Amino acid sequence: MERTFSILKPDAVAAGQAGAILALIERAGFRILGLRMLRMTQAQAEGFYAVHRERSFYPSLVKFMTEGPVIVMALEREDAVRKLREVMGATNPANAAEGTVRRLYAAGIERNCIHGSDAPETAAEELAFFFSAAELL
Ligand code: FUP
Repeated sequence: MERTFSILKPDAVAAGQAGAILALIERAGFRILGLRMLRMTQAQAEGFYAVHRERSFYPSLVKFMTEGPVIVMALEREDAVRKLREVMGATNPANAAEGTVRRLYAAGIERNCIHGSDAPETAAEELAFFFSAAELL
């Protein structure tokens, strides 16, 4: 079993797509270990996306991620990191495969509905950013 971290972003939550996206995730065999709705602070969004801080899209991305509530999730399944990224689809919905979350629901490369960790090591860091170990037992 492997764990991964996911965020249903402000666009998806505001559009009332959270339930439909969660259904896709559960149908793909994930177990929800933890789930919480929160509004990211400026500092949280800047810290979470610190790896992108030199990129031109960073200020806009931070603004988007703080514009409304998000749902953070801890998910478990075999090969969870890779499998969730399959369910999400490509970063740019124009390149996302049929039936993926981003192809079905995302408006563009920034407002792309969902985050998923890109590697098991990143997943561990991102899970710890939002969940205590005790919450995920
Ligand atoms: P992903 O892992 O698919 O979420 O994509 P990245 O880690 O490459 O990018 C993280 C987030 O930055 C994306 F979800 C959206 C945003 N982004 C942009 O807004 N513009 C870009 O050109 C690339 C990424």
